[in-house]
Amino acid sequence: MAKKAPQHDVGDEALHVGPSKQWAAGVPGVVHSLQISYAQMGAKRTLLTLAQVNQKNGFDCPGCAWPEGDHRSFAEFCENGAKAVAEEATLRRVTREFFTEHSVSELARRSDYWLGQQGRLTEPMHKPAGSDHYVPVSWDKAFTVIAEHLKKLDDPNEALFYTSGRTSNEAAYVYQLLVRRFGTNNLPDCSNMCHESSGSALTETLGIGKGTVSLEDLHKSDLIFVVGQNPGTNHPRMLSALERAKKNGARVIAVNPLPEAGLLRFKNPQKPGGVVGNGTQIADRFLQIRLNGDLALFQALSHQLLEAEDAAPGTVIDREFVERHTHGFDDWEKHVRALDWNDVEEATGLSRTEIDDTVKDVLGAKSVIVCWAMGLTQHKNSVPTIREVVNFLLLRGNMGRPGAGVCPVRGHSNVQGDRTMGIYEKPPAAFIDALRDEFGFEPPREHGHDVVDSIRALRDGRAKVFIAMGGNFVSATPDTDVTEAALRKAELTVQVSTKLNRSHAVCGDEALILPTLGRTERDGDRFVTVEDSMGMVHASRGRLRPASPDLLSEVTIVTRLARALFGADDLPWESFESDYDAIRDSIARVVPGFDDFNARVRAPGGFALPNAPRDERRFNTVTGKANFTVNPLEVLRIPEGRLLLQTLRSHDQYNTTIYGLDDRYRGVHQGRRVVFVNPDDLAKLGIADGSMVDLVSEWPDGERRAEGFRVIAYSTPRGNCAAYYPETNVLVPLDSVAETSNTPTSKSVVVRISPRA
Ligand SMILES: Nc1nc2c(c(=O)[nH]1)N[C@H]1C(S)=C(S)[C@@H](COP(=O)(O)OP(=O)(O)OC[C@H]3O[C@@H](n4cnc5c(=O)[nH]c(N)nc54)[C@H](O)[C@@H]3O)O[C@H]1N2
Ligand SMILES: Nc1nc2c(c(=O)[nH]1)N[C@H]1C(S)=C(S)[C@@H](COP(=O)(O)OP(=O)(O)OC[C@H]3O[C@@H](n4cnc5c(=O)[nH]c(N)nc54)[C@H](O)[C@@H]3O)O[C@H]1N2
Ligand SMILES: [Mo]
Repeated sequence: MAKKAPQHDVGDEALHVGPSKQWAAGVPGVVHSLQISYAQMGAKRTLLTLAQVNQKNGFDCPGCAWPEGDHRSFAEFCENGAKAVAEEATLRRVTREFFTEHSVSELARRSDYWLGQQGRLTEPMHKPAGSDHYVPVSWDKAFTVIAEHLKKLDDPNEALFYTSGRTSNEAAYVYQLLVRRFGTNNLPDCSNMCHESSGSALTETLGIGKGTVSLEDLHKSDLIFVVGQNPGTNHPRMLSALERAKKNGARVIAVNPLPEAGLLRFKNPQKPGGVVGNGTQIADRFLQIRLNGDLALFQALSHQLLEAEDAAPGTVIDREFVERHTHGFDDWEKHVRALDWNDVEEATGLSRTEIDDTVKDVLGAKSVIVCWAMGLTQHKNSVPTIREVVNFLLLRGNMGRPGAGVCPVRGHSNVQGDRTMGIYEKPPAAFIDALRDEFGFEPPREHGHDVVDSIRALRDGRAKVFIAMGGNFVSATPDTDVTEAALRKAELTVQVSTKLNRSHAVCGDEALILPTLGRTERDGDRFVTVEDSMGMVHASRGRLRPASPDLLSEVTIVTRLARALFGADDLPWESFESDYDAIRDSIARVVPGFDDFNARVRAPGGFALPNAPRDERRFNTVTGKANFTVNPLEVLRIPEGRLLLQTLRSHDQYNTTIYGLDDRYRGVHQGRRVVFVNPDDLAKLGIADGSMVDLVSEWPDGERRAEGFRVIAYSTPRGNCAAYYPETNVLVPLDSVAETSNTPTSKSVVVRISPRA
């Protein structure tokens, strides 16, 4: 029976604020996730479904990319994984009648929360040019419409092919093949807004665009930094790994402007002892750093390590490693030795004592891992910041040995795998060569558009067709007004989706919604594969009956579109469609590390991809070594009367999918339009806690305004504030991006707080 979705959109009338929490998970977490699951799919289906998550013969949790351990418990998921599953396994349905009832312009006035709560999409829908309603369309007709639009473009580079990070390896591989066969590298993806800065910095310095640690390393490490990351909400299973590391003697240092609940205390819901009592204290040290202070912090730590080496020569720096495996040490050393402590204190807001105590932790640790997420990647100087993290680790040889290395914690469950499969606007020449040799055509080599450039191309009329494999482009990207206008200029937009979202309502003149199977659902007897944040590849097999008989798998959608576009005698699209093993055999020939893919992925738990820095201390960089880099420390100074805003996730959302209106750990209930501000800043600005304000961002091309936010006095450094994404994307200027990676600066937006009359 269909579960009913809320009929009315939800305002913030019910918003209330209580104390924030010092601990995460435990009983309230389990109870909360089950409430959401029951509402979406009832009790029986909830239990049957959740029993399959992350089991060796089950499906990969569509939540985050955190790896599964070897010893899986019955419940190998977390509160927020359960919510991600419930969103997909929901019994609510969006039918053709729904689209008769609601026009496109009406849907565009709804919130992402309301849209998502309507349930799963059930059949392909078509909005003809000039119309304000979607109507049902057959799959064949849908593919013909897309093929016709693509064929009439003057240049293949006028089409854009976005990917979100839930797409399986198999679907990603055939999708990039279709795009390159068509003749473009316009493959923007969610990574461009996410860990692109990590990829840029790590490729240059270590010769690999991913992390260099395994789950085992984390368990074994002496010292783990968790920087710019809120695992209690976004990677809850990571807390179990940190808890285990601590049992083995590790210390954990949290570096964050906010006292995030899970980092301070954690009650493991999967353990009898975890649901009562006080739980484990995760962070031994909490450095409440100013937004964007991390480059200064890591330079200061390295500076103090160099001084410690002076005091006790031969005991601090790993000279052998530095000489044998690295390049650029001398220049870097000279730069770091000249550090200005006033700059460090201004940038970080931390005291000299806090930094020196942290240095003692480092000196006492044989192995160090630095983990990070969006707090490091979404700033103007994100790439230099991550390079500085690498310098800090290289100095003591914390690379390519047990318990040591870099750990960028990835977001979407297969975002890392999608990149490995070639979803990349700047494909390396070796990949293009391998594709050419495998398929016998010449793929394009010219770099394509990333996310920000795609928006510019649509805005300027240089792109006319936009196709999205998952995601919610309109809501996830910056500068909402600019982006929405750009998408509306497209001749055709196509969304391959599981659930309704804003990108279906803010669309091109002609538009298609192509509903697809989710991770949890049976795809005949086929399975797909994914790669987790630590480079483990494993199978994922859906078990639930599909939400509707009219859904196609992502692979089928791509291969049938390819046949409509290129004809039946083109590449082996048909055999790819019927046999995913054939796709995997091709991947094995094209993508390094996938030899014998079909056999190895059938082993329980899958297999690890080769990782040269980790496995052999080999660095595939321009110099052939790990590179020290010189990164100037520029203090970000905020103009008088302004604050630096970071945009982040609440506990009840998955990116643009809003599960509910609470952010329990931060004490916010039944509302999302809130801004967290330091009480002293409020006093100075003459703004009362609890009052209503507008947020105004200032940029050379003009002001951007987000209206109607409730002020919450909160523990955050002076000069900083925080509010939820996607509501605040309207404030992030399209041209405000990170150097090199072109990632929007979602964690550094200068704003003015303007009281409402
Ligand atoms: N439940 C749930 N799980 C998710 C997601 C979700 O939305 N919901 N999203 C998934 C995705 S795609 C991703 S990328 C990850 C995101 O995971 P996170 O990166 O944890 O997500 P954010 O909410 O953006 O949190 C950023 C954190 O960095 C801190 N921070 C911000 N700026 C700075 C800074 O300048 N320096 C330091 N040191 N800290 C800073 C913030 O206070 C906050 O704690 O989670 C993934 N998992
Ligand atoms: N201001 C600000 N902006 C940000 C961020 C931030 O921290 N601040 N974070 C950025 C980050 S890290 C990311 S990753 C992006 C996220 O950007 P996206 O990945 O584009 O956004 P999501 O909200 O994850 O996409 C949700 C939609 O994906 C579809 N979907 C879900 N599962 C599947 C599936 O299995 N197959 C298909 N085909 N579709 C599916 C559903 O229709 C759902 O509505 O947002 C970025 N934007
Ligand atoms: Mo992400």
